[in-house]
Amino acid sequence: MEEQGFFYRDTWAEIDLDRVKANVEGLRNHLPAYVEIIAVVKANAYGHGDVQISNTALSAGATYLAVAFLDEALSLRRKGITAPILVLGASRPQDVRIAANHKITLTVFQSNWLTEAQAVLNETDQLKLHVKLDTGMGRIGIRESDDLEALEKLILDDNRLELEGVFTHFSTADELDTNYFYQQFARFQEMVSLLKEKPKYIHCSNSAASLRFAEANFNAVRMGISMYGLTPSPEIEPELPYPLKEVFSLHSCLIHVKKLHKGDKVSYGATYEAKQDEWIGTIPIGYADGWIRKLQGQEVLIDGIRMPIVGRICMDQCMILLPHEYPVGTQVTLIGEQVNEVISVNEIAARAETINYEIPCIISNRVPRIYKRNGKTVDVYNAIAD
Ligand code: PMH
Repeated sequence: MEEQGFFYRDTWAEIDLDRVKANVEGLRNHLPAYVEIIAVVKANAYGHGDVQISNTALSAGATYLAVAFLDEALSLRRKGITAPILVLGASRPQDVRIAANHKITLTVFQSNWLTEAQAVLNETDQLKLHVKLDTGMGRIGIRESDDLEALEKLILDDNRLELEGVFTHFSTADELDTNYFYQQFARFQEMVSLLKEKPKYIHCSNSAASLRFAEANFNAVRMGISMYGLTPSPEIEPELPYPLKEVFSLHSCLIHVKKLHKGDKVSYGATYEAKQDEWIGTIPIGYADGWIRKLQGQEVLIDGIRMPIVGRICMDQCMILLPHEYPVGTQVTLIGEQVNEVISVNEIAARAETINYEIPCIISNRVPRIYKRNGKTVDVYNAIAD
């Protein structure tokens, strides 16, 4: 019989909820009490699992959640999350009733969007809005003072709408050169000062800004990457005011172990050739799991010992060079700690020539997530069994 919440392949990601809690509490203690924490749980909580991360963040002191799209907010509501949720990205004006009915806060940055939305809303609908200002990110947001004044008037004149927040997003808060950051910050202050009524929430800081620039706290910050225990950029690692604890780890098991002789080949293209008698182990994880081909040559851990991936990474499997024979079933750690050795998300990001944000996001939902608290499994999520 198949069991729900179970999986039948020896590859999984572990999500340490105690570390999420510690990271949120770390920021909570770092900030003045009046500054609220908006936990950014878009993209399935950066690949960690939206509902588990949301619940943990809320119990550790976050008061608001943020996602990129309305669908993500609805998914959280379906899973029983009742906390306020802000959709940071654009929603379609024809969908505003769905947001209103589920008490989901939307982002607005165009007057004509709002006019279309007003035509869709019923008389009794109530919709909370945060106005997005583009102070230099060049993505979405109001850039001109006149447009802001017109938009504010439209909102204030409609009693179905509540202007609950105003925000912007920094493009360089994680860089050592703070010039552009301060330009954006000044523009934000200038635009906010034009508002006739100050909304309840004024927020602009992402993780990097919340860790580095107290003056940009206003009364809420949006915590993403640091909640997952990852530093926003390697440059600011030395500036961290408290240690971050990495939440995500990735594991597999040897499914086949064999001895190759000098000249024997491994994987597609037959590009790897044994130089002598060698032990090669196969693990059931590949590029369809987000363990991309660029990670060829990356090391993994067995018993705290590093050993390299050899030959090309396949869709569902890859091979590692073992120092000696190991039994089938031996655990292999691709990201995380084993004995006294660590393979960090940053190490994988560097090898893949990308940023740490991207790594847990691209570990696909074919990889089950196991949730741990106090070292014990408290939940398992296997998306492909749904
Ligand atoms: N607010 C907005 C509007 C964002 O887009 C993000 C992250 C955050 C807050 C959280 O930032 P942090 O994870 O650095 O704390 N957005 C993205 C993005 O669009 N690409 O990478 C990160």
